[in-house]
Order: sequence, then C-alpha cells, then structure tokens
Amino acid sequence: MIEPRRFPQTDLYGVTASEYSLGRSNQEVVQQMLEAGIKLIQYREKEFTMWQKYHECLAIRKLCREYNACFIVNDDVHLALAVEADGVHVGQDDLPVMKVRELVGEKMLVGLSTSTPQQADQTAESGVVDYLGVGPIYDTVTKKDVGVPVGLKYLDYLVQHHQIPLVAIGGIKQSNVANMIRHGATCVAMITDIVGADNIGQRIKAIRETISIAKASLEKAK
Ligand code: TZP
Ligand code: MG
Repeated sequence: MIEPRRFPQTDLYGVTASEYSLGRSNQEVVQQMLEAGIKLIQYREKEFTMWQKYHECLAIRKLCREYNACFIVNDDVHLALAVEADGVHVGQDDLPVMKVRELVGEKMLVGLSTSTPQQADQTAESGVVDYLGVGPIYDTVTKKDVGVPVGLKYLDYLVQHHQIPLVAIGGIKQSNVANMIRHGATCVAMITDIVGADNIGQRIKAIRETISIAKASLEKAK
C-alpha cells in the first residue's frame, strides 16, 4: 500500500536564497537551520547554474535525511526528481500543477504559490496539491517578480473556505510572525529573516518562541 502523502507537522519553513545569506553557502545555511530544529526546508535558488543547483541539492538532500527533515525543491520538477526530493514547490508561472503531479507521481508533496481566492479555489480541494503558499502577505524585495501584498485578509479567506495546509510567506519576520498564527496559518515561511541573520540558530530559536507564545495565547482564549 502506498503511504498517504502528508504535509509535515511543523510551523516553520526554512527557504534558501544564497543572495541574502551573508556569504554563506545554501548548504551551510541549511545545516544551521536543521541544527536549530527546522523540519521543512525548501531549496530556492535563482542565481546558480543547473550543475551548481544539482550538486548543492544532493548535499542538502543528504543533510535533510540525517536530520529527518522534509526537503522540497522550488520551481524545477526535473531537479526535484533528480535529487529524490520529498516534494516540489511551484508558482503560477511554472508547470501547471496537474502536469507536475503527473510527473512526480503520488509520493511527492506538491506545493503551489497562490495570491488570489480564484487561484486557491481552483486547486485547494483537487487533491493534486498538498499545501498552498499564501502571499506575499507583506511587502518584500526578496522575490524579484513579486506581486502586491495580499495581506492577512487573503489568509483569512483561505482559513474560512479551505481545509488544505496554508503556508504564509512574504515579508514575515520575528516581529510580525505572531499575526500569522493568530490568523490561522498552518506554517510560516521566511527567507531573509532567517538566512540573513548573523546567528541563524539564535534567530530561529527566537522565532519559535514567538510562535509558541502566540499559540499558547490562542489556546488560552478558546
Ligand atoms: N513568495 C512570495 S513572497 C516570497 C516568495 C518566495 C519571498 C519571501 O521572502 P522574505 O525574505 O521572507 O520576505
Ligand atoms: Mg516558481
């Protein structure tokens, strides 16, 4: 029997970007994320050649296995398959998710970035994707072709209308992460606040504490 795919039970999603990593390699950054307890990693790298990406992904794939973390590759289905990633994350301008699912089979996770109710409504209940990216919540310069911020209203819409795991992204920092929890995000993805931190381990610890406090006060209010 094929085991059902399941979005990992975790509230923080670490995403790479060498450009913002203060001279550290993606591999080095991921090592620090994993040591700090992150269980969900996305390889997102817009600058490198395919040769570089492939070799870096192989190393990160190995690290993620050692730390029992889930490894997702951004954009590129072939790269995800070539390095036996646990999943692939695509955007609205990448291959359509139906085609992605056909190519990767039933075992791999598929994530889709969305910014509008229409994009989400088309896919959320289809069984083709395993989680939705929700954003950009706030302004960010990290993504070059980023759209206007969708704000927390869009997250609210998804929480009210869909059951699928929701990953908030875009301009999220330790200072505003509690809002994501209060508004019902399943998980929060951050790039620069983590990869651009002088001390990645300490930053992750602080973010996780903030998330725990936000969750505890939600529980208390119930
Ligand atoms: N998708 C929507 S916003 C974004 C992506 C990949 C960039 C998020 O980067 P940051 O540094 O966490 O704002
Ligand atoms: Mg993409």
